[in-house]
Amino acid sequence: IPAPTPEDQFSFGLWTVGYAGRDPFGDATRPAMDPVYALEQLAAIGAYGVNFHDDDLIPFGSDDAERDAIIAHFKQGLERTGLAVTTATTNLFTHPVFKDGGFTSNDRDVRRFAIRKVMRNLDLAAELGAKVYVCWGGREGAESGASKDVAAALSRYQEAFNVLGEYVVDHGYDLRFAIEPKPNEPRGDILLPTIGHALAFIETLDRPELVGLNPEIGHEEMAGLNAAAGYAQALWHGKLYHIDLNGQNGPKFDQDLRFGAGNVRGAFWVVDTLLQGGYDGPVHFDFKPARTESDAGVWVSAKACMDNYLILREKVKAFRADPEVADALAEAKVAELAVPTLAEGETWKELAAWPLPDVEAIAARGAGFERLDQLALEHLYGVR
Ligand code: 3MF
Ligand code: MG
Ligand code: MG
Ligand code: MG
Repeated sequence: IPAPTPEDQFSFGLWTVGYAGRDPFGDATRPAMDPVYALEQLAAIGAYGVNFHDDDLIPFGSDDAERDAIIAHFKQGLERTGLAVTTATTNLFTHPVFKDGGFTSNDRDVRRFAIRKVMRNLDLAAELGAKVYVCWGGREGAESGASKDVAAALSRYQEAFNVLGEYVVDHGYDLRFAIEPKPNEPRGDILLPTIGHALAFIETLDRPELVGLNPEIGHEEMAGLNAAAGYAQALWHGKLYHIDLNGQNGPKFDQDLRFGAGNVRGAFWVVDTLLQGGYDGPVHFDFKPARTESDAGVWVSAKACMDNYLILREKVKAFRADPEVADALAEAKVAELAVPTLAEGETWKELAAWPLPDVEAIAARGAGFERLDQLALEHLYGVR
């Protein structure tokens, strides 16, 4: 397995390696992790960057003096380890005040407080050099029909992004927002549940160019969707601003397995899509080290996220370089899909006059997709 390099831009959230193992049914199985210890360990395993929710670093309710001291200590850790802050985000889901959401809470004071909380952390994000500000709407949703006016909630969601966009522009910050869709958990239903919902929403904003996506593999798969296809569409729209890689086994709770565990075949195609689509941002892992593990296991699983990415990247490259794959791709006419359906200058009129091909002969021809897919599987299984 190749060693991670800074060019790989592997990054981890403080909340990932720092996950203490608390779940809805059980207490923490590991002690709270000091953020500076996390930086040191991340640097030791070869990570490039780190990111955090405001409250991961600065406990909710800290006063200004405590906040300043924590930030100063964290900055020293960044300097010592050389880790970059790639991204930042806001916790609008843990404190009970956000039980009905942040930007879309029915309670107007909560919405105002939520936007204020984001503004404050945007200052820190810009100061630490983050380029992307992730927004996961964890509590923006509902469990029941009458409790949430979805149209009004979307208007308030839109308002929040418009205000925050203005904030970033007025301050001259080099920051873009990345919405992270998720279908459910912790709410029964979450607004902007998939990549497609979020893409449509972004186009309604005052500054759509400031807002893109941070799709998480597990979240797409929780909705039964193909994550690679979602990443491909986000790239096609020029909206893949950031990524959350992890592992998931189909539509169940948000497993946040280490990247490469869970749906392995899906992971292979996600890596292929990122390489083919020229994604050049941070390769961020949003996973939760299993609560069965001690501190040692945390770092084993964190390193495994990077190792699995690098392993899959080698396999994807070998697949793409394989002459037999080139032949199978040609047989499957994959490149032909890039040819526009109408020729240059042609209109529906020329198409209407076009002599029909032998439809039955075309229908009788096999597509050759199974051979192509089996070649991919053989690369993945390590027999080619
Ligand atoms: C929850 C998530 C979040 C987001 C995070 C970044 C706690 O399922 O995936 O992790 O990724 O809030 O914005
Ligand atoms: Mg998640
Ligand atoms: Mg997840
Ligand atoms: Mg995530």
